[in-house]
Amino acid sequence: MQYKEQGRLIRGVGGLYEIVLDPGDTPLSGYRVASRAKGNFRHEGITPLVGDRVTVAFDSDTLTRDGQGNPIPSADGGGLVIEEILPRKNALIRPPMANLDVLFITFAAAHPAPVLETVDKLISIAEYNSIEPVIVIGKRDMAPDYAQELKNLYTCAGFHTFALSAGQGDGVAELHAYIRASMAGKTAAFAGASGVGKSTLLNALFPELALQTGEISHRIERGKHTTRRVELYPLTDTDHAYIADTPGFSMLDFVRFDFFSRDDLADTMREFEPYIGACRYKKCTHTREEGCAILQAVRSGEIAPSRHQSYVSMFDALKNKHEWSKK
Ligand SMILES: Nc1nc2c(ncn2[C@@H]2O[C@H](COP(=O)(O)OP(=O)(O)OP(=O)(O)O)[C@@H](O)[C@H]2O)c(=O)[nH]1
Ligand SMILES: [Mg+2]
Ligand SMILES: [Zn+2]
Repeated sequence: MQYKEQGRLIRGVGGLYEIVLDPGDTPLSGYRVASRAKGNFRHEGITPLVGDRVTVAFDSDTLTRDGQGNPIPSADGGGLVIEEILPRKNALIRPPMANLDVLFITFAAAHPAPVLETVDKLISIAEYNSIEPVIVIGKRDMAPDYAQELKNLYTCAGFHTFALSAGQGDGVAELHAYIRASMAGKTAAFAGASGVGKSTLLNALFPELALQTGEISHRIERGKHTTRRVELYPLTDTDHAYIADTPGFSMLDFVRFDFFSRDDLADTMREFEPYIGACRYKKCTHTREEGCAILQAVRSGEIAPSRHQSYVSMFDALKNKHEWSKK
């Protein structure tokens, strides 16, 4: 007999996808199953993403069975096929995930030193995709004063911001309480450069995950890409909440910054909002104009100079893109 069940894609390795099927009345409802994707997807250029809601089809006659003849999920996806990817709320290229509600943008106060422009790009990408950015400053023990300065900067810009040391378990309880209080029914990912301590932090928050963590190379102050793939974990202590660990990215990943148009950029800077419309020129780009309300707010200390610098650099990157696409 043919069955269909919907579920959540939580991991993909080499064309085999792991899906947690919804509760229901098919023989595999509620199971964590492995499945292949429908052949057509490749031709149509569709790639299932971690976080996708999917419909899985299977035939009870071809399922693997245990000693009592009850169907059990087979490890090789035999007999199961992802037939449909349900409409996505959003999809990111890095980390490659769909349907995110919250992005924990993670960086270290030191080792590796934070690159605020990358942090701000991630924030803008999240905002543009209607994903709530939450700022997590790790390794506070390595540079406590700078961690506090950054915490103030991002709190003033309007974000939930946490400064902590996952290694020492210091400040982790506050983030755990925030996750428990706000994450029911939601999907989140921890994203940031390699070696900043994402997996260490997830282990401190949820010890049952037992994720692998790695040393960072002292010579080049870069992580070694310990986490190799995106994986979504159901949280046991919060209803229908999922959190993903993701592989850290390198700076190169963000050199090509062309995720949205220049016209949309200012709207991704939440602390600009009160000043939009108050500039002297209607078409103010907020980069260098006389009478710009945003530049004035930077001068008077309402907007952090580093945030405005990131804005200008993103604006330039998007401007270049605009000019290429006209050629
Ligand atoms: N001093 C200090 N070191 C930490 C802290 N958190 C993590 N580390 C160290 O930072 C290194 C990298 O940690 P990981 O958790 O593997 O980093 P990651 O962000 O998951 O890295 P990728 O998986 O490569 O993206 C490890 O040596 C950790 O022990 C912290 O709070 N303080
Ligand atoms: Mg990791
Ligand atoms: Zn302006």
